[in-house]
Amino acid sequence: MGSWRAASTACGNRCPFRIAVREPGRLVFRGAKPGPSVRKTLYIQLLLLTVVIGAITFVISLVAISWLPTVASEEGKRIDDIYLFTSVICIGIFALVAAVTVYAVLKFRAGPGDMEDGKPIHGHTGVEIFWTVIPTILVTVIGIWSAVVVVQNDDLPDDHRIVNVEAQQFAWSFSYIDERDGLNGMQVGELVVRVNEPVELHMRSPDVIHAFWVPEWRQKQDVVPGITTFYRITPTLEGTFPIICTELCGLGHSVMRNQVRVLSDADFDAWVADQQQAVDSGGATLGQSVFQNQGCAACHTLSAADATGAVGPDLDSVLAGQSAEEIRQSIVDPNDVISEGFAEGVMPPYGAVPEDQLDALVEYLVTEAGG
Ligand code: HEC
Ligand SMILES: [Cu+2]
Repeated sequence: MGSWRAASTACGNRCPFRIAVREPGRLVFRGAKPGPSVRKTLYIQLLLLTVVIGAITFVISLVAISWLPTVASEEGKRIDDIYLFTSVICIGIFALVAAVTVYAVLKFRAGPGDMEDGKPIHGHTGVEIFWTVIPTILVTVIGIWSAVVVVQNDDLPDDHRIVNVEAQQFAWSFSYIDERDGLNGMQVGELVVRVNEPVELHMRSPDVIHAFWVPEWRQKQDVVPGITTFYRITPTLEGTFPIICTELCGLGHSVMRNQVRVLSDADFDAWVADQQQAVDSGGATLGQSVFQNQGCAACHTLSAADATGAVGPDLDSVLAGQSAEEIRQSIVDPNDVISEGFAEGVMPPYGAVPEDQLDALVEYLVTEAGG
């Protein structure tokens, strides 16, 4: 009882902690001495608790565990900076709220058998100004900073590369229209880019909404039927990273994955040379590189291409005796005739593959497995 009187006179009517003060005589104000020192002790204890909780949360969320995949683009770095800033703010607010909660639970616990409600309290102008002004400033800073980063991330130098991306249930394909290296129209089944070279993806979808996401690049963009959307990126790290569709786009959504290979200057040039050579030589070489480029090997077995995929029929055996027209039809419109024992809608249609590449692919399959 004495404790309560002391506490309540110590901070008067504006005591911010009266929220936990109960009826006179019921207050349990353990640990704190009565008198003017109560409030000070309370603040110091709260501060210590905030620091401890904040430090633990900081270590878990930002130091000990790396929650995000390594950042691999310039744009991603800018995004991560905001993310870090926002996380630090969140940790601070969390620590403060958790400290007050823990403190209240420990210090102002109801006595045994006490079923009464706490005393109603009225506002505290100082605290209210504090928790309005500070968040307003923080949110404004985050908002302005984000807007600046969005603008920066959307701004590519003029000499960027362009790759056309087609997203369709349930596959990605990429075609190069860069005149600098003569890759015009070359369609490939995985994205290949040069490290530190800005790229703009022009993305289209013939069916439903998909979304292009490379976790290491951080940026994400919807691919919407009827319009072209743009994705701008400057990869900073060599390596192979996953491409994931993040828009629930149908039954095969979870398998709508691909990869991007970020190559060094020399490796990229070599890759370009390979593609050009395949196009120039035509015939079986082109056919085989189209087979590989389009990702057929992931699902089909074909010994000529060292492919061992098992999602679709074994092309070594099923194509025997099939004509070029039949094989072509199976590739362009796979759901027209479904091979026995296999599901419809698994193999994506390849109608968008440029004609000469499709011809070479069919010719290659006829020679290697059909006829
Ligand atoms: C995501 C897996 C997947 C990919 C990628 C894929 N296919 Fe298929 N393919 C299948 C499945 C499953 C079937 C059987 C169902 C059907 O007929 O649609 C099939 C059927 C076929 C058939 C018909 C086989 C028969 O029984 O006559 C041919 C030919 C074929 N695929 C060629 C290709 C070629 C060429 C590519 C690359 C351009 C390719 N597929 C890419 C899964 C795939
Ligand atoms: Cu999708």
